[in-house]
Order: sequence, then C-alpha cells, then structure tokens
Amino acid sequence: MSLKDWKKKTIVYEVYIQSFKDSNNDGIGDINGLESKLDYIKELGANSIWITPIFKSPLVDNGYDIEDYESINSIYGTMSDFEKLLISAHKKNLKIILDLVVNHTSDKHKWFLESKKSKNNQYSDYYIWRDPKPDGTEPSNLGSAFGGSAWTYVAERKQYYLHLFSEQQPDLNWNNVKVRQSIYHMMKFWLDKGVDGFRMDSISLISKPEKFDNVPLENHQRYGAYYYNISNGPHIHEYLQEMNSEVLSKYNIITIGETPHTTPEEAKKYVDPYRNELDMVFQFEHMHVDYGKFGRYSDVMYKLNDLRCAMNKWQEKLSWNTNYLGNHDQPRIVSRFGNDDKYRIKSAKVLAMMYILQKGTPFIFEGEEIGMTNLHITNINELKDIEAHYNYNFFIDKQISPEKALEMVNRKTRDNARTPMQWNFDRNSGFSDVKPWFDVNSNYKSINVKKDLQSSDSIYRFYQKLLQLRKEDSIMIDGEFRPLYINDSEIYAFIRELSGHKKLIVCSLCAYNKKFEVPKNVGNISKVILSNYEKDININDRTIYLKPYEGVVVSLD
Ligand code: TEU
Ligand code: CA
Repeated sequence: MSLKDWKKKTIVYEVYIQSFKDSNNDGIGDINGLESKLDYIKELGANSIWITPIFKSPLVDNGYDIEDYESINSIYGTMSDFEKLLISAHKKNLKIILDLVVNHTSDKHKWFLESKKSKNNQYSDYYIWRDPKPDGTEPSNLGSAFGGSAWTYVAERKQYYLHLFSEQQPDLNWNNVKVRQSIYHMMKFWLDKGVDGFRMDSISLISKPEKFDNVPLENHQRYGAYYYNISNGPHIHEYLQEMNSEVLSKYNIITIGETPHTTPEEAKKYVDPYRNELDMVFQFEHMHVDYGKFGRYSDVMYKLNDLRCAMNKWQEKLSWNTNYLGNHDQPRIVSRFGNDDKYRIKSAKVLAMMYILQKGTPFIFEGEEIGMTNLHITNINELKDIEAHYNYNFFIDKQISPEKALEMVNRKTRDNARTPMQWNFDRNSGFSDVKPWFDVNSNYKSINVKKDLQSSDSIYRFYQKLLQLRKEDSIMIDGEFRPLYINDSEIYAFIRELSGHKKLIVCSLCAYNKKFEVPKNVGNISKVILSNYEKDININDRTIYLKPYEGVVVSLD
C-alpha cells in the first residue's frame, strides 16, 4: 500500500486569504476574490488550494484563533460564497484544502467562555487547566510561541490555563473524549460539503503530558520553548488513528499535518500507510538553518550546506515529503535563500527548481511565483504580527539598539509573507481599490502578476514550465531521489531516477560562475530539458558551466 496516485500528483498553492484578492473593496482579501482568481492558480499549474483559516475569529492571530468552527468570518464572505467557491473550484478540477486548527480555539469560543466559569460545568474539562504552584505562580516555566508564559491565570477558577500560542488561544484538552467527538463532528460538517482535505495546524502538539515539569531554558529566554516535552505527546498517534477511523477514512481526501519539532523517525509514524493516520507532514528542519543565538529572530545568513543537509536528510528518510521553502509564517523565499536584488529573477527560478523537483508534494505560497520579496520597514509599528512585536520588545529589553532590533525582526517577521498580493501596476497593486489591511510592498510596480504574464521568461512562466515538467515526467513523481555534490557550498544537485532513466538537476546558489562536473559513474548528459538561462546554456561533455544562480535539468544516459 502506498500513497494514492492522485495524492502524489497534488500540487498545492497556499492562499493567505486576507492578502490574496479583495472583491468588495473593504481592504481585506475574501472568498469571492479568491474565486475570481481560480483560473490564475490553475494556469500556473497547481491543482489544489490550501486556504488559511476563513472561520469566525477575533483575528488575534489572523484567524488561527477560531471562535466558531462552523461559520465563515463575515469579513471573508458568507457560507454561500464558500459553497460557490467549492463548486467553481471543482468545475475547474481544483481541490480545496481547509486549515484545521484544533490544537487550540479562540478565548472567545463558547467552549472556553463556559470552561473558564467553573470547575464543574459541561465544558470545564475542554481545556488544559492546572492549579498554581503553592506560591501562586504558573504551574511550569513553559513559554508561549509568541513570547511570555504559556499559562494564564483565571480568577473565577483559581487556575491557570495552557496556551502554547497567544493568551487568546487556549489549548484544547484532547484527552477529553467529548472534545475529540466535537472536533470529528465539525470535520464531517466540512467534508460533507465537499471539501477535499485538511492542512492540520500544529497537529504534533495536541497530546499534552499529564504533568508539566519545568523545562530547560534556551536562547536567552525567560521561559522554556513552547514545544518542549509537548511535541509528539503520549497519545498523539492514538488520537490520529481514532480521527482516521471515525472521519478521514470515510472520505477520499488529502491530509497534511503541520508537525513542528518532529524527527524523521517520528514523522514516519504519522505517514506510514499501514498505521492509518495522515498522508503527509510538514517538517521544519530546513526552516531552522538560519537560527542563531536568539533562535529564529537572530541575525544569521543560512549556509547552503546546512539547507541541503536538512532537505536531503528528509528526502532519504521519508518516502514522500512535503516540499516547500516558504509559507505564511516564513520570510519570502527569494529574500531569505536567494538574492532579492540584482539576481531576483534568476534566483527565484533556481530556488523553485531546487525544491519543486525533489520527491514529494510541492507547496507554493502566494506571490512566490512572481518573486515577491520581504518588506523594508523603518518603524516597528508598520508590522502587525504579535510575534514581531514581542520579539522587538524582547530585544530592546536585552539592550539591543532599536535599529538592530528592527533589522533582526524585519529579516524574519511573518509579516514579510503577509503583504497583499501584487496583481498589477494600479494603486494598491490591484489588490483592492481602498487602503488594504496591510500596506502593499512598495516595490509592486516592478514586481507584479500583470508584468509576469506579459513576459515569456518571467518567474511565473518558469513555474509553469517546472510544474508542467512535474506533470509530464513520471520520474519527477516516482523517481528515487539521489543526492550529489554533497559538500559543495554553492551548488545543490541531485538525480531523480526511475527504472534506469535519470534526470540530473543542478542548481547554483551563488552570484558568480561555477563549474559542475557530472561524476563519471553517474552517466552522460544526453539532453537539456530546462534551464533558467533559456538557450544560453554552456555544457561541454561532462562539464556544466553555470552562470550566477543558474539551474539546469538534463537527461542522463
Ligand atoms: O504555526 C505553528 C508553528 O509551527 C509555529 O512554529 C509557527 O511557525 C511559529 O510560531 C512562527 O514563528 C501554525 C500557523 O501556521 C501559524 O500561523 C499560527 O500562528 C500557529 O500555528 C498557531 O495557530
Ligand atoms: Ca473584502
């Protein structure tokens, strides 16, 4: 038994709903806006759309704090807009994947409003409540992902509740069978409408330990990392197997678990088909290659060796991966891993080649296909993300200068990914007629969809070719992944091989010329399949002369 064929052919485009397309000019992207752009996504070559949360929410964490799982947030539209979107998408053979956020709810969810009232009502046990220590302080030193303690005190109950994310995102108690049943019921509600799958937010965190001990402190923090002793908790696989037998197995859907802080060995348990849990997982190891003294927000440039080591490790250990370089929680990929200045176009293309042609399911984040870049902020108040503000204040407390603190936060803030989609040259980049909820990146006149569609060698056009290649050539789906050149600090190379046929992918990630020798035992170059330098390719026998950020795909025999 292995992953079904249609799942292997899945190519996902992630839509950050509030920043994609505003249809009614209130400055916020919405469901009808997305519907108007389905052809754009289809033309690119994706066949599935993952939409970030669209449910009723106070939007403390941009919708990852859900107040009502079964209603649509009115700023994004109505339930009938969503049903219309599903029909239109299905007509175009596009699948719709929803974000399932069930590690926590919003503190405005009716379950929590009841739960916090007393220790003996029907929702009392829906969340993780613990008594204070004898001196009244938090039950443990666990910290929240966005900063501060992971525990907040509620006077009515004389207890603390756990929140791995913001204070407004209390963690659900999965140990309570009523919680699990309520969630399964809600999942069926969406699946019965025809939804094609779920991306499961923070799913590796849902099973909590019985006892919360203090954890070691790292990265100069006052509290312990939020996932410490939490990720892959004691009952995680039991819960997922139960969810699979009660819900997932009854539908022909795709499931992708977001599993921060999970090793390949642990990840295998989630995706082993014989265990009946999930189809695939998002791992984060390659997202940590530029972490430093202060963790994520450190001022560190990644090394290609580290990136390759992390990605190759997962390629070797897991038979099917999710392949991505960016999403709504990460900086823009061309700014982080490429060169968003002189080589923006070339480097955006080579990065796409490098990750899309690895074995697994590609996930493209909106705007990546036109090479959208990070922001350049001059004031912390330009950012909206709670995580950015917490980290900025933390650095100021640590006596780091405001300029340096701003630079560190700017480099990694999640807001880099959250600026509105750059559609055209018009005001607000054609995203909306009015001032958007988040200002458009000021470079939209030189980076936008309209411009890319007008040119035959744009980044968008290159993504089309890559995705086409992935569809046409079964090597790109079923071919084994074989790493090459594993010590080079500028070139990422690998082979895909299927029944004796081989394709070699060579990607240069530097701004100068490099030579690549095809090792003798690997084969001879027989044909050039694709390059981001179009026809200007220099190959002599076994030597490929790579120009800055050049990437090539060749056949070997
Ligand atoms: O992210 C969970 C997660 O894995 C974190 O590591 C997250 O990437 C980190 O906080 C960013 O620095 C998911 C969502 O993708 C994120 O947008 C939500 O804020 C979070 O869960 C809580 O729902
Ligand atoms: Ca709108």
